[in-house]
Formats: sequence, C-alpha cells, structure tokens
Amino acid sequence: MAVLDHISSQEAMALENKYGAHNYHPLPVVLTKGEGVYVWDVEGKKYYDFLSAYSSLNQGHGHPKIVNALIEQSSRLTLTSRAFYNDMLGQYEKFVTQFFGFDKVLPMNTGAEAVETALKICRKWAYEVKGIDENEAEVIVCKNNFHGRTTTIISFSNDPVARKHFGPFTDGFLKIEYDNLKELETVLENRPNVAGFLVEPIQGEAGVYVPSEGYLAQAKALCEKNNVLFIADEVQTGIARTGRMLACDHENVKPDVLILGKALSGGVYPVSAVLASNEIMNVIKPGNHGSTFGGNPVAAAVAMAALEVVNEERLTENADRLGKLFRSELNKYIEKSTIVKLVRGKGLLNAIVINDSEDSDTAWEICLKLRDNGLLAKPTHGNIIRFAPPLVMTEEQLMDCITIIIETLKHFES
Ligand code: IF1
Repeated sequence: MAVLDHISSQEAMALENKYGAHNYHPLPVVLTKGEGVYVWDVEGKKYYDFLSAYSSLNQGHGHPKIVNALIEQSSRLTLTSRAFYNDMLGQYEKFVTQFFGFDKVLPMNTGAEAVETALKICRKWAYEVKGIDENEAEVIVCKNNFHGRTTTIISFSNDPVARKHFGPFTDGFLKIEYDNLKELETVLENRPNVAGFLVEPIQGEAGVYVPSEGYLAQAKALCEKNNVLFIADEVQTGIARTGRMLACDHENVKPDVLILGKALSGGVYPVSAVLASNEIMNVIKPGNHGSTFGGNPVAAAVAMAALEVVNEERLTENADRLGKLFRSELNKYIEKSTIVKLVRGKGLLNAIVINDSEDSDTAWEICLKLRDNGLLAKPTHGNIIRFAPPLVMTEEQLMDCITIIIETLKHFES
C-alpha cells in the first residue's frame, strides 16, 4: 500500500477510528513532525510538546545524536536475537551498568516487560536466596500504582477501567497505601514471605503524587531491615526527568532493583532495562527469561547515545532549575486563581490540580484550549493536568509556555 504524503487531521483521525482498536482517547491533534521541544500537526501548526510521550522524549524530538545512532546501527545490523552474540550488547551492558552503578543489566523493550522481569527476578531471589517456601513469595505494591498493562501488572492495579473483565488475576501481591511508612512497617513485620516492595518514586498516573520527604529513604531502610528487595519503577521518573538522574537520588537511595524505560532511548525506540547486583541477577539462568528484541544492537546503540546526551547537555541540572521556575511562576498565578488548586511535582514532572469535581470535563476543555494556543498536554485522572516537556527546553521557551498556560487558564476563571 502506498502511504499518502499528505493527509488531513480529519482523515487521519477517521482512519484510526475505523481501523484501530479504541483503546485510547487521544486529544484531537494529528502530529507529523517533531524537533526539540516542538511538534507540528499535519496542517502545519506548531506546538510545544508538554507531554513528551509520557516522559520518553526527555532529550527532545529528533535529537541528531540519537537519530544518527539509530540510522548507523540499523544500516549495519538490526537484530540477531539472543541466540547469538552481537558486538553492541556487551558494550551497552558495560556502559549502562557503570552509568547507574549496578553490576548487571537485563535488557527488555517496554516498561511493562521490565516490570514483569523485575517481579520474576524478585520471586526467584526469594526462593533461591532468601529461602521462602515455593509459591509463597509476596510482593508489596502501592495503591493507585501504574506499572503497565500486562495481566500480572493489572492484577495489582486498583484502576477499575484497567482491570475490569481481564481476570482471573495473578496472586501474591499485597497493596498498601502510598507514602505510608507505618503501613509498610506493619506489613513487613507481620508477613515473613514478603520478597520485595515495588514502588514509583513519584506516582505518575495517580496525578504526579510526590511522597513526603524521607519516604523513599525510610522505606529502603525498612526493606533492608527485613531482607526485602526495594524495587524502584523509574520508567517515568528516571533519566533526569525530576531534576536528578533518578528520582531516588533525591534521597540518596540506591534501589536493589532498578527499572528503566521510556527516556532510556530518548523516545526513539522501545528500550527498557532492569538493573541489579550480581547477587540478585545471578538467580537468572539460561532459559529462565528473555525476549526476541531485548538487547538488540539498535537498542544498545540508541540507549548509549540517549544517555550520553543527558550528560553532555546537562539535562538533570536543566530539569531541576526549570522545574523550580515553573512551579514558582505558576504558584504566583495560583494565589489569585479560582480554577487551579495547586501545582506539584519535581524537576520537569509536574501537574496542576483543577478546582472542579473529579468527573468534570474541565481539565479536558483546558487541554483543548491549550492546544488551540499552541501547547499540548493531557489530563490524568479527571481533573489533573500533567506537564512534562522535553528537558532540552530553554528558560526563554519555558517562560513562553508559562504565558500560554496562564493565558489559557484565565479563560476558565469564574
Ligand atoms: C499508556 C500513565 C504515564 C509507567 C511506569 C511502567 C510503565 C509506565 C511508572 C509501563 C507507563 C505510561 C504508559 C501509557 C500511559 C503512561 C502513563 F499515564 F499511565 F501513567 F507515563 F504517566 N511503569 N506509563 O508510567 O511502560 O509498557 O508503557 O512502556 O499509554 O498506557 P510501557
């Protein structure tokens, strides 16, 4: 089939609506090009991207260094499967483990696959190292978590839309309240078969919910005391997004098991990873786990380039500095606002809470108006709007975006 080189927004949306499964409700805008912090729709209108594909495009759209890595590697060798060695994987494994300070990495493709991988490693470690009886291992998770879409992962979600009619579910998960150390301590003390604690350092889907200061450090200490693995899902919060390389770095916490995805490839290619010590990772033996595409040479080349860009362009510092500016400018506006309750977040992972009922469509209407005014963002959980621009943004661009956001919000003030 010939691909049309021009198609209108209406035509593109009609095609998706007719031929695609209806598993999303996108903002009506059809994008065709991206560069840095900008994207363009098929009619040529330019926007600031304030979602960055859910924090995947930290390095910005079309970063030349990452795209070149993709082009060069894909014209030489794309895939070997893990049935054979390739000349890129080992180099990437050395690079990524040294970059994050772990002994070993297990490469996968999507965030959900990496979460599944971490859970399998944790269970196997529980039986073979910790000494829990077969099939008795439990993993603690938090209410309102988001870790992906597989059957096991939705088994411990409490989002009815994500779960309904997908059962039966996987056993072995204990749900506790997020940001509640007391409950974590109680469960750890009363359940001897707990093997791991899986946690998002900031809950993204729940509405960019930042836990109390000290939560991660104390949770890690409680896990250590009880010989339980602290498993950090940094798929969304990792790779400079929150103003540190990892969100756990804010509290100097080193997870036992680290899960990465999204911006590990700069949004260029699906690349995810699980990192851990030799003691933990060595429970995995040939045949226990794998993936056809996991650790392929293109992923290896792209991820190395994407991580180099983060350091070369000091994206961590930029996210930290611009994030503070963003929240302080918005807070000045919120003081006098009736439509916005608050802004929260860390680095350039932020959200505003709209002063309206959970089921109102105000946040959606605001996002439509933001789009008209040249900025793309998406509501989460009804009345919350997430703001996560690429980290390559300049201060001048951010100030321009703040003006757009504030001018848009003014339309909705009563
Ligand atoms: C969608 C949210 C973001 C994640 C964490 C694992 C995964 C994700 C912490 C799975 C994925 C996504 C997927 C996306 C929406 C999105 C999301 F709104 F649902 F919460 F980013 F904020 N761990 N998050 O956030 O990674 O398998 O998708 O690669 O469309 O479902 P994946």
